[in-house]
Amino acid sequence: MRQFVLLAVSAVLIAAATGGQVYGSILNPSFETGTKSDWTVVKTVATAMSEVAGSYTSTFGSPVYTYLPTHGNWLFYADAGNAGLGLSSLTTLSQYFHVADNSSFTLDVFFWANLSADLATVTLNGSTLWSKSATTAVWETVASPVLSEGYYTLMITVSNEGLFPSVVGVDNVVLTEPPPVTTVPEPCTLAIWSLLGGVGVVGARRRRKAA
Ligand SMILES: [Ca+2]
Ligand SMILES: [Ca+2]
Repeated sequence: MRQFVLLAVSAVLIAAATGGQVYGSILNPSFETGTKSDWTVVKTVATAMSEVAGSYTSTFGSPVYTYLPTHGNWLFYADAGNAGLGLSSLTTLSQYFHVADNSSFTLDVFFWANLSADLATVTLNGSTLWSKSATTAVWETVASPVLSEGYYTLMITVSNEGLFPSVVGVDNVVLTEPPPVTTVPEPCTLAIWSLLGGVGVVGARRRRKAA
């Protein structure tokens, strides 16, 4: 009970210090739950891959590419499946989150192109941060712009044209938020105001003596 009260008080204090919002809201950012929890996967082809795994190794052609997690033990990878000859398909991974003013984030992505020039993208509220239509031999790091306070949708997409689907990989989303702003006056500000107050008192005394 006592612990609960302490936790509740701490939560109130944190909420007060951050203006009522508790930030840091990109969940399962490195897939270290070993699952896709907190992310939304949408596929136009039900049999398309979307997995959290310890690695991804390309399955066709030469050279063979193997991608390991850039953080922890797990990564996410997906393809868009095969919608049929001449048809296109799409798989998306997304998360809706809230950030404080002046936040930013980075994430690591790879693209393995299976024969044809399919496409992978990273978008934020629909704006493209990264896109790739050829294999990345190694992971690439994508950085967001500096964000104002608000709600955002981070989306990673992979689309397939034709029979052979390509694969996108995601790991290590890192959100950087500024420390909460406090309204306690700084010691030097207090000192200056004390000094000014003191000068005012001395000045008033001198004026009284002169009168
Ligand atoms: Ca990871
Ligand atoms: Ca293709």
